[in-house]
Amino acid sequence: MPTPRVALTVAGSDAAGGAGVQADLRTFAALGVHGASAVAAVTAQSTVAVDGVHLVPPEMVVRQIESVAADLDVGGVKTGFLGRAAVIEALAGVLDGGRLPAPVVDPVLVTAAGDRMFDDEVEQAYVEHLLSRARVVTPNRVEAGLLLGRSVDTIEDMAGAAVDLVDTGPDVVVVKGGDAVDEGDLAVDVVAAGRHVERLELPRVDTSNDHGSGCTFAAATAARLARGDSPLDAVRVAKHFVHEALVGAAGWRLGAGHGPLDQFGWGRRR
Ligand code: PXL
Repeated sequence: MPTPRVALTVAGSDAAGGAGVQADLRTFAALGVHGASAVAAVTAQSTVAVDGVHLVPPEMVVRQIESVAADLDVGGVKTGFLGRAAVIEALAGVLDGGRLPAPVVDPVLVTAAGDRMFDDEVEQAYVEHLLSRARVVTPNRVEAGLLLGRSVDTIEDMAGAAVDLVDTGPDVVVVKGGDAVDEGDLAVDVVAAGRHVERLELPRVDTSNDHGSGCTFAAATAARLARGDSPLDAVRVAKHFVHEALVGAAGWRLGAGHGPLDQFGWGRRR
């Protein structure tokens, strides 16, 4: 077997294994990429609720990244739950060191219910320090609105937001509609790549096992970048990957709340 490419996730740990680092590492493995991880937060959570969050000190987040980057040839980076401005600023410093590729930034800013998780300082840190250093940014509608300071509700709003965010520096921005945008039976995301705008749309999967779908999308994008895809191809593959992972886990009964996705559903069906 050839040596796999390497992807690194900088994200939070989900004790119940649905989202965050655990979802990212499964996604990397399913896409044939060796996964490394720098943990930025430890969460105590179930499929039902988040019961506690411990933020890892910024120096230790950086140390994890530097240990990995000094030794492994990292081809793709994904950031998820970072949780505080100091971590975001420190990460920007590491990226400027030039040993890591520009990351896929999933700006984790709101809960599944759409409520803000952090204060203005964290949102501002993304805008000031991370967007311009990102290769791909993957906000949902609400997060795109927080980054731009306006509400993003319709498909047209999503397209405008994607274009405005791509102007801040990334190659590609995907504004994810999730299940909140009413497009009938389709789950619609809007992508901007420079001036090019396109929709990613696949049938909506009727399931409550959707915890970690945003993490999985960004991690799949980073894995495909590590394997040499262009950013636009990477997000197109990631959309299919998440769809397959939702289909695979739709009938699972893991926990009483929002269960995980089946990241290995992809491999099993092709
Ligand atoms: O999906 C956002 C997210 C990211 N990272 C961690 C999480 C969650 C949502 O619960 O727990 C660790």
